[in-house]
Amino acid sequence: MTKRETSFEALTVESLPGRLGGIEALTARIGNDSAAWKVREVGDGNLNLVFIVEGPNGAVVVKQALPYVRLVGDSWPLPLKRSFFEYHALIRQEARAPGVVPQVLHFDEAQALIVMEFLTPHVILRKALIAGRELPLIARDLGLFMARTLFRGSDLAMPTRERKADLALFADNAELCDITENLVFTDPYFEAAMNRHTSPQLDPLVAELRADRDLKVEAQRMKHLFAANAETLLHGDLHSGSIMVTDAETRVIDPEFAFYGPIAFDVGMLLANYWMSYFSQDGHEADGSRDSMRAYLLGVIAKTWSAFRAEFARLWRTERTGMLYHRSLFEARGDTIGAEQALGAVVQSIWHDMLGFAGIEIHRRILGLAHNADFETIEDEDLRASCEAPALRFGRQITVARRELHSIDEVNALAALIRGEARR
Ligand code: SR1
Ligand code: MG
Repeated sequence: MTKRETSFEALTVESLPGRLGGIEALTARIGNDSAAWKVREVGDGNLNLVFIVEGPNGAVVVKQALPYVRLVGDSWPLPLKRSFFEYHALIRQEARAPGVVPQVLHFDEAQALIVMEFLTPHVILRKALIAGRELPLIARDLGLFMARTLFRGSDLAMPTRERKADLALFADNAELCDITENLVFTDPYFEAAMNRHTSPQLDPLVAELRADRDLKVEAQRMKHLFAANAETLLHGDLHSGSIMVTDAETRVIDPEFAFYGPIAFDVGMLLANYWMSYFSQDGHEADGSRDSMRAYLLGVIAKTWSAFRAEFARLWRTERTGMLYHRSLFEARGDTIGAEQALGAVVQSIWHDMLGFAGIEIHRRILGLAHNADFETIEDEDLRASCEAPALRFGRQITVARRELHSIDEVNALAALIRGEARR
């Protein structure tokens, strides 16, 4: 049995077996002889250490927060308690949408580490999309996951005292929110120190966007909504790098940005990452046309929205047990039409807000600090810029004109139109 450690120390490949060899949840899963464990550090995200630990009987993942932002270094401190919020979010997501997030085997708050199920042969969805792989289940699975977690974590479903207590708990995840508030909603729209973009190719367009008053006002309105509309427990960072897939299974990881915010935020972030994948496909055609991949991605976007909307409506009709839109006002008086009208209004507002969040997520991945591999792996900078420019224009349109866009097919057609114009 290892001695219980209380002061934080980052794990290393060498120290991990000695330090975690006494944890029963781990040894029961992979084998008792920690000297025989094989440990690899595989974290390629922006914040944490991630180890795969293999023993004779199996494997686990050990994720440990660092007291700073890994992408930047120790000049940017970040609290270890994000691991606590990730653990609590995983527990709630498992209860609300069973079987999607990895099983948690052990949590150590002082060491900011979570031991969890090793997902294999899963790969990160972003990498699969860059490789041109068409996953058959992601639209249905993620539409359901979002509807279930977002509906069931809100005042539409939860007892309001329980939701308020939970809101208070997650309100302390303030530093991670601060990252989103600044990196996503503000920095892309001025010359912030950590920003970068493909330069000089994008310089004129970047200057145009930063001078665009309508865009900046809408970006701040979205930020206002993100900060003030504590509607439900969000995943908070639901991009294609937070999803692991096989052809038969879709799993969601990494909810350390979990926070009470608007339902539309998770949906917008996910769809934005599909639209970015769509625009980036022109940069990945060295081995052949990606026409079919582009059609697939627009199909995934349409099906994700429709799976989300259908499940949200089902939960509205069957699990609306919270204090909002109470049944006593509608169904209990025989007014099912009124309940459907209210559902329509709620979904309509998620729709418009989702588009605003999506547009801003696209901008920050091209103009801000944290870029995504969909574009970054396009080595030829002229080609990369020719993919990023239409994505930026599309992001601007769906943010500023979001109230004039009425269907997902219309938005997909706009993406195709803007891409087509750029390639003429
Ligand atoms: C400094 S952290 C940058 C980004 O990485 C995370 O995955 C989030 O998306 C965050 O915005
Ligand atoms: Mg992450």
